[in-house]
Amino acid sequence: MDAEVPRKIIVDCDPGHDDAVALLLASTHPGLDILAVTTVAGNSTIANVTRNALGLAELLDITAPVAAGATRPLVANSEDDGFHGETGLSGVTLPATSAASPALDPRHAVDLIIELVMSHAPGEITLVPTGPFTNIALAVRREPRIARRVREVVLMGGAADVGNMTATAEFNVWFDPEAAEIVFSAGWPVRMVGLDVTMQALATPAVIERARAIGTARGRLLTEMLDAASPGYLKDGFPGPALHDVVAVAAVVAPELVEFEQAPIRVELTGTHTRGMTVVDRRRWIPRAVPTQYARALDVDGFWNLLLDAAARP
Ligand code: PIR
Ligand code: CA
Repeated sequence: MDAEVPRKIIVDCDPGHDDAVALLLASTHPGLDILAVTTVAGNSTIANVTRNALGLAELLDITAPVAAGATRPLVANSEDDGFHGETGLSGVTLPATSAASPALDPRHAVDLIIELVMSHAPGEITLVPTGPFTNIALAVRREPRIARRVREVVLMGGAADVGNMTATAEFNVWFDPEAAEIVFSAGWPVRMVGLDVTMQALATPAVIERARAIGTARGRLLTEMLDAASPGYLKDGFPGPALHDVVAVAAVVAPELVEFEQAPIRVELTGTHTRGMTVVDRRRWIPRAVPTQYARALDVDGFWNLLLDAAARP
């Protein structure tokens, strides 16, 4: 990655422990330039995730605007699964709001996304959604020209194989399936970083000890997130927590770490047992001339090195 021309990104998120780590990498890596952090209801209410985003912006010295977006899905009546606790970031202490704390941008997230994309050159901005896709869907419906103007959408969501909310549905897609379908079929390039790769990077005790030994403010934030996210995953029999969302950021800044394959991707909206499933057409003999790709392999060691290096920055 050419460190001299950082990639301009908008992180649309619902923090969430792993969203917080995504913001950590995005704000720290010299190859990325955050233009905005926008929030969407998902892991917790819009009030909670927005408060979390503002606290994280303060902790991470993010000076880009933070704007609040959709309060609920387009059509579905989904509710969060309580996985991230009462505040959306349970087990983590964010700085108390002070006069110096970053203020919430008065614009709606959808307006801010459109404004930024339309005021930058075509191909300049990459969208990195790490929550339900409500804001992104609303933005491309409200201003269809952004579909030709963004460089690409690199999203965390979906799964070609098993889901985490149901047998086939991943949370971000499951929460607002209609929005996800709009995003996958908008015609812009989409790289889907789904559970197929994010569940490959489970933080083992060895990784967590490396994080604990770092000793910087960012290292402490990462360790807090890992510790807070661990019990849920251990209870389900996994060797450690996944940090799904940061893998999407890694795919933007270190594309060599993630192997993608072009494939048509649609969202199941009416299935009896499969609503919210990403249907990834992996038939190799079907024409591949589509703008969608899904991640199928991850360089796990390279990924942890990237993240732990970023956390070690002063
Ligand atoms: C993670 C998430 C939701 C539910 C569970 N059980 C775990 C959130 C993460 O923030 C990530 O964006 C995505 N949804 C993973 O499914
Ligand atoms: Ca998320």
